[in-house]
Amino acid sequence: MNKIGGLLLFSIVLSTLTTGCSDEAKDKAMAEKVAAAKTENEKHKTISTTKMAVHSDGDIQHVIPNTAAPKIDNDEISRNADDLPPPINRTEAQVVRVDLYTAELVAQMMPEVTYQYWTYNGKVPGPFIRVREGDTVEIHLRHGKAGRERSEHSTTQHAVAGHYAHSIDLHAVVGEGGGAALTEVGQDQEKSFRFKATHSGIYVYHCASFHAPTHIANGMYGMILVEPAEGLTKVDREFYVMQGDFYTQGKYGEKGFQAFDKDKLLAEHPEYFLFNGRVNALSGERALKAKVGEKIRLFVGVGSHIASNFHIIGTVFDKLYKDGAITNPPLKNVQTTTIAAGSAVMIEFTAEVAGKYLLVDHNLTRAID
Ligand SMILES: [Cu+2]
Repeated sequence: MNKIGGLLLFSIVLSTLTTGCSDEAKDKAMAEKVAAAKTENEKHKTISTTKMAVHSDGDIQHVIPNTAAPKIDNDEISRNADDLPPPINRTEAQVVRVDLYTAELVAQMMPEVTYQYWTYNGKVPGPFIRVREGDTVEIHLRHGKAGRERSEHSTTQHAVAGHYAHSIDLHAVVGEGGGAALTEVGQDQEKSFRFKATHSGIYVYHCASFHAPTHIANGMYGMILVEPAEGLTKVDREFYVMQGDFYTQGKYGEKGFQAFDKDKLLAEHPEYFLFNGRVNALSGERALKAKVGEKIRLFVGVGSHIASNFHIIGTVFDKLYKDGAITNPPLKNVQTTTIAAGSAVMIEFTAEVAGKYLLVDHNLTRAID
């Protein structure tokens, strides 16, 4: 390859995972209530739109198209990889307010395949939160977007759907549940709490409300960067990428609305490994772009449940800060890194040769098939 000036395209082929820490005992009563309602709901379980619902009505048997598939709420579920705040250049600690809301949104996972995502602020992953070591962080979490039309869904319907409550557990928090108990919000509620960012690093956050693994599998995760007090070294580009595993009733690529499949979640058998929430979310127009010679920094995390073997085809990581430990000396010249579920890494490299480079999970069937 020639070393020439030009645009480098980093396409993300794969999208990929999290661990939930839930206060299950506390939620047991609600869970039982929901289970009863669920039994009723099972009778009306949504099926794939590619199938037909067959109803027996006395002696007349008729086939009706399934019209229960929800409409698309959001044209783009995926957060752009360059959607993150700029580096911090202040030298004093301050109070940083972060406003989050939860939203359950039907969106395309790939063309002709839709899914109901559960999100922070309407995208997967949730917003990239950036603070400085020593800052006091004030997290506000609202169940439902402020000012939206009041949901036509009742609290019971939310409960049956499994999201009677949402919350946030930030791995940067030192304290019980990472903030989960303090932020557990029912429909249209808002709560807030403060914590001091004492440990610099790159961390995952996620929903921890019952059933936490389901909330996470549906897309409720993001990252928080606590910059060291002295800041990070200067780079030319920064990008934000999270891998997640998704569990649909239909097989990979099966058209129509795909309901969440809890059995597949429990069996650790996802149909989709995705970067930033949908198939090809970070390719084409949305590819990560940089110029030859520029220093690039990637924050890569695993939001949901299955660890990643992160690799960029055609690149060596000049520096790798494993396991979110950004103040430790980095590993140098690394080809592939594992990223645990509920963890993140910081990668730095220079794009030396123009071309197109694919970000993949090097368990390659996840990327190719
Ligand atoms: Cu949730």
